[in-house]
Amino acid sequence: LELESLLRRACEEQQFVLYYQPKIDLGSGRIAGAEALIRWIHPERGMVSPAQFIPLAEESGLILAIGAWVIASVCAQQAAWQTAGVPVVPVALNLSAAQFGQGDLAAQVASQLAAHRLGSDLVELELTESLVMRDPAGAGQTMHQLRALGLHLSLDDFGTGYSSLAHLKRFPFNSVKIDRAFVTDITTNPDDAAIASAIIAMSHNLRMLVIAEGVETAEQLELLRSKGCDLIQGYYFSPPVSAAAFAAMLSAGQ
Ligand code: G
Ligand code: G
Ligand code: NA
Ligand code: MN
Repeated sequence: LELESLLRRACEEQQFVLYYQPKIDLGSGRIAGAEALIRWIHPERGMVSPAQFIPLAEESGLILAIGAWVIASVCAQQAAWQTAGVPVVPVALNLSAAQFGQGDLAAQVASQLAAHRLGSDLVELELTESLVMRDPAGAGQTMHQLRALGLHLSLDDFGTGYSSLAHLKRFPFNSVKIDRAFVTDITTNPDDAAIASAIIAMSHNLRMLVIAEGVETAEQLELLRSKGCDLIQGYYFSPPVSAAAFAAMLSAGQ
């Protein structure tokens, strides 16, 4: 309960910042996008991990205010970078089930894009399978509204749940993120390598791009490349970094 009141105050006092982790295109070797990851900077406690406070935010309902802040902040940051001449790439943000339950998510995103005069191709959305499966009909409808706005949708943490890709094909995803649980031991565990191969092959057959998460070594990268993986994200290229550091990476890669 103490943490919840601290979190409530964090929302009021804007104690959140976004970090950005690059996604690398294995074809060009260049930064092709980023994932925005929230950080809570408490004045005395310092940085609090989202793994700690996102579950609490979801239980308490504060995730709606936090989620709205994330959507507005990504749009504002992309617009500011564009104005400053930074060679921007699409930035993906993470969504929670409650944001889908609200019913006005697409209108909320559309209004933030319009407020910042931002093209819908510069914002992507990451959704987990469990989010979609909580209310498949409702989620599917919202996803179609978001796609109609021009946003790309990514299936996050794939392989950790119970659905098959064939089943998830009913939903309009543009890309699939292989969970890092299958990447960590991919060079030593043939089962993980087989799972990654199968996800890549089936995703491509379903016309979706594949991103591997949690890539930490050159050996993992080369194995994923040999299997046709499209993009990688992970400490091998970069951890999540501050907005200023990410803008510097984009400008340096111009
Ligand atoms: O950045 P880190 O690896 O510590 O993130 C831990 C977890 O918090 C991940 O599962 C990530 O998806 C989640 N997370 C990070 N930022 C956000 C956010 O803005 N919204 C939601 N809903 N989850 C987030
Ligand atoms: O659930 P989600 O996939 O959104 O979580 C992303 C989380 O993974 C972030 O908290 C991020 O800090 C973390 N992460 C990103 N790259 C790596 C990596 O290469 N290795 C590990 N162990 N964690 C990573
Ligand atoms: Na994510
Ligand atoms: Mn993920």
